Amino acid sequence: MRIGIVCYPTFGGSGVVATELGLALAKEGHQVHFITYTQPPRLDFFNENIFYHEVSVSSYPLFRYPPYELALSGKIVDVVKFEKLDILHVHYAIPHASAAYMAKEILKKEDIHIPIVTTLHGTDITLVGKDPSFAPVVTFSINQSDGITSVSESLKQETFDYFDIDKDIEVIPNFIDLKRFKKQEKEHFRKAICPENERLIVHTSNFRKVKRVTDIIKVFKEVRDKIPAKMLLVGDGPERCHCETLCRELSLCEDIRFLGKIDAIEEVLSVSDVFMMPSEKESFGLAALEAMACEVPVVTSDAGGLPELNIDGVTGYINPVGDIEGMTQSVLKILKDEETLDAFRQNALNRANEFRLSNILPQYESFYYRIIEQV
Ligand code: GMT
Repeated sequence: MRIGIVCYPTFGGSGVVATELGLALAKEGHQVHFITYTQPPRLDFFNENIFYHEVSVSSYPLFRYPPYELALSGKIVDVVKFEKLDILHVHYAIPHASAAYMAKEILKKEDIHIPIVTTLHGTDITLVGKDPSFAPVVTFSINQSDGITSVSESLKQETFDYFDIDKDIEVIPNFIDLKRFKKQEKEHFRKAICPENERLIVHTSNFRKVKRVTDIIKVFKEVRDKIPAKMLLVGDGPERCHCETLCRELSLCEDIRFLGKIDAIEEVLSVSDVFMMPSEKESFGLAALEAMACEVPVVTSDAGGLPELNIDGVTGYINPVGDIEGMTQSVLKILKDEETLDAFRQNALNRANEFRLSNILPQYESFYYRIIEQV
């Protein structure tokens, strides 16, 4: 197939899923055309089946807000026509689904019928999409897609609950490349962070409010009062400053390290004992899956799709959003002794294995073929 992929070229979430999916499809022999405003990370090498088309928006003094969506529609029209795409897959509804709809309508006038698949990733539905200024457009453009996928049952349900959707939504979960995400031998790294063989708790995110990173710091305080422990916070974002202040107030600076954005996250995960994700909203929790693939048990909230990934008492524990005491007990239970930790590690890996790329990629491929046939 000749497949167009529209996504946010970002390090996290939907951008990673879209990029990794494109790479995997290219390896299977499909021709993949990325259409984004900048080259997605992880695409900075040559592959005969991968093409990159940059969307550039002209800036005129009249524009207070440059019309990116129109430029994207224009670029989609161009790429579909000249690269003879069979299907266009847009990741994250806003504004990609509506830009794709506009392109599709333009192409119809030239008798070109491009099937559109929209994948819902999370905040495009649970936060941004619900904003009254976007909601009608989101509803309309999702309904105009030829195929809709969501990354969890929970997100599918929330989409139906909140928007008036008249089509089926196929659940295709996030996936993991187990060749990259696996526990590596990094003892020197662990020794540097935990010189007294303390337990190591880790979290990675974009530090948005919805991630509730301050909950993790509060849990860490309780845990460290009971057992020797260190914590690594990976990533950066709007709440980081607030989190650093909290660390100072709670006198935790000696034991918590902020690492900022790190590309080789699997190296950090390889030396970690517990991963925390106490999010208020989380449609799937790709970062938790990455941890599990590196044999790190996870303590998560019960938000969104997290219970579809994390099995309570098996791959880690699940506690209600904001339950600091419960999460503290969960971390302590996992770290009780070496035997218990090892059992959780093995279960986490086994569960991650179910989401391996080779299990999920065929689901996308057959979905594409089905949609192409229908249009
Ligand atoms: O989690 C983020 O802040 C990034 C966000 C995004 O929209 O790119 O991730 C969302 O999509 C991921 C890939 O499908 C999911 O694994 C994340 O759970 C989801 N984030 C939220 O729902 C908050």
